[in-house]
Amino acid sequence: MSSILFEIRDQIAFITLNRPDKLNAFNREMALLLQDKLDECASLPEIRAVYLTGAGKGFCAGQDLAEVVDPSGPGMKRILSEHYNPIVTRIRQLPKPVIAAVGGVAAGAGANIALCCDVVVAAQSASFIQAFSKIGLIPDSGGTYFLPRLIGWQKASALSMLGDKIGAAEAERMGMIYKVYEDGEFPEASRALATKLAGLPTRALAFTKQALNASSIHSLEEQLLLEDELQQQAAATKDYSEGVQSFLEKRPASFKGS
Ligand code: LHQ
Repeated sequence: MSSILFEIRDQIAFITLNRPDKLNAFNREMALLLQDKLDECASLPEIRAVYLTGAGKGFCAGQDLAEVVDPSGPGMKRILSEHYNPIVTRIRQLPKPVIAAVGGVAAGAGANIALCCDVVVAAQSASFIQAFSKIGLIPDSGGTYFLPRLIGWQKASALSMLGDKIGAAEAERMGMIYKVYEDGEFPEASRALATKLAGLPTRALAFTKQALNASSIHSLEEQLLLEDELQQQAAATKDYSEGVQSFLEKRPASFKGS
């Protein structure tokens, strides 16, 4: 069985981290395969949203710790540069929405890969752990970047140092994630959200993502200029014409992603 399951249905790419007996902890094979699949999502125009989830009871327990002590493993020097950094970069640069559907525990790099996605939803029983300090490491996979931006400096600092387990409801309350669903509702509700994202004007969502990515390094003036530039590009899409036309004709819009 592959460590990554990949299926395209209804314009959505379903990517499942699939090492359930290890709570989908990342080994090198899984990290490289995930990169390949994210590349496929970028290159196939029929894909208009990506749904990233984990098989079994966990989302992802971060790095497979057995691999880091394996003398034939990739070694500490390559894990970030070849595994996690390219995954986070691909997710942020993918010109399509990526939804992380966190159905169980998300720890270490697993938590931070979820948190770098565009929309993060979780089942009530899911949890998030910055597990790094427990093993003498620092938050990676963008944790020190995204966490303070999501929940503020103080909470990010405390969670990073203490490694506390945060339940999904609390994660939602503190702004770490978008929404929590009851466990029974979670699979259907999270897939419905992916369906909704896939039906939106994909190029406008890509420009939105590009603007949000840039906002953390830009001055207000620079950001206003970028919004202006991207808005011109959005206004040149067929989906923009359809959006305006459908409003005037009082009918639902039918966006094609072009
Ligand atoms: C695991 C793992 C795991 C292997 C559960 N590895 N087997 C970057 C740079 C370089 C090096 C290191 O890493 C990084 C990035 C990182 O991600 S660092 C953080 C690495 N992750 C962790 O430290 C989390 C370790 N796991 C846990 O603390 C617990 O498993 C959590 C709290 C996630 C879940 O606890 P439980 O629900 O009680 O499950 P469990 O501990 O019983 O785990 C179930 C199985 O999964 C178990 O295997 P077994 O054969 O005994 O049933 C675990 O050994 C295995 N597993 N995480 N990361």
